[in-house]
Amino acid sequence: MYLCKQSWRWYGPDDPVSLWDIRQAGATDVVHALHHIPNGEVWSVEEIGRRKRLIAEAGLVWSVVESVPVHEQIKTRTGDYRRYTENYKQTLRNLAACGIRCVTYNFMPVLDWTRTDLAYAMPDGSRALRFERDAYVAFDLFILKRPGAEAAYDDEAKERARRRFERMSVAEKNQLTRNMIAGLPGSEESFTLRQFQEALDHYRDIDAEQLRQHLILFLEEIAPVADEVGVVLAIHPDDPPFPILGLPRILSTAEDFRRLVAAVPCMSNGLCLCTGSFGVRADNDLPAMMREFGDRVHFVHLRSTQRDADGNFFEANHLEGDVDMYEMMKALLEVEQRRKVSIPVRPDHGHRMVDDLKKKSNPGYSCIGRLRGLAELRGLEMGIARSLYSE
Ligand code: DNO
Repeated sequence: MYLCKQSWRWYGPDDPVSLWDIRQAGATDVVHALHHIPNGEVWSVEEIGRRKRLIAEAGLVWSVVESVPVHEQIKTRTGDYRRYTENYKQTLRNLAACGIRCVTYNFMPVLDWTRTDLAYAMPDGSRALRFERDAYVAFDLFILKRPGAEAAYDDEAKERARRRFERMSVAEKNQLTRNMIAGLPGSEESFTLRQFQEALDHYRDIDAEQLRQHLILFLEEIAPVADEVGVVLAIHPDDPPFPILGLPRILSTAEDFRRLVAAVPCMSNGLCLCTGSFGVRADNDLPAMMREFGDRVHFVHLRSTQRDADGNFFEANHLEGDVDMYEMMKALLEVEQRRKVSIPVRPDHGHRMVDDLKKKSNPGYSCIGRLRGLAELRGLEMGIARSLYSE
């Protein structure tokens, strides 16, 4: 029987959640990146090896990279993008030389993932991450004052945002601004409002088709190298999976990934199936995506979100919300039995809860909420696996 490889994201020696905490959570594998290396530069064999040994000392295996960041100039195909692409290939070779064979990346312009609220109060007293539409529109129209933003929303949305903005205290406005542009964990980039608008301006003439083309050109360069050295690439979907701040999006639906595979059929061209990101759209059928793309699902993020009719969503407990985690786990186990592999899976995000409410932690990446998530997912997996696959 093939079960998931239980993994856990670790941000490095400064992460308040230690490698031994991870081991005690019952994970066997670590998902990690060399965050101290600037975007675009090569990760050397020495640096990778040193980190790998540190992780091994706690009895864990660094098996997934999340992420090797794609430099903005690769996404816009400007400036030094050729050098950054060559560097990316070298990093893939170096990771392979160190035995690390799964690399996550994303192709979201400017921002990695985006939330308006990092401490949304749940009825049980825990705190969740949330995307609130009115706050987001208020940021766009009244804080960033993005040129062209007025035309992006209808009158009702603008009026709601205006009322929302007027009700915000100065501290709330500052917090919202920080949440939007200061960089959430793993995003590697952080901006002032002016720098942020400049970064958005680089995409003024790049629509979704153009950005897709840039991704395809990038993959045509790196996927053959990945195939050659035995590394798999796992693209992370857009989060949230719809255009924001006028930026183009190219990995929000099943059709988006289908198109990518048709353009670059190399087997290393794979997916990080993040149920929390894709699940924000009701038109994404997650178990069907797992079955359809199973051969190319190299990594899985398990997390659920709960949407409402106004276009808001918050991160729900792992087994609650809009994601049918039971069907998802069943589809994942089917793929694993068929392929005869254990796919690395991590509990993505978690509520800030229990003792973590008193501690400082990386938003979404506190210990106890993820511990709860992993424990629930592991139990769900065992229940399904034993009832379907044990002789
Ligand atoms: C957020 C994460 C993302 C993800 C990147 C992958 O919690 O899922 O930051 O790591 O988009 O490149």
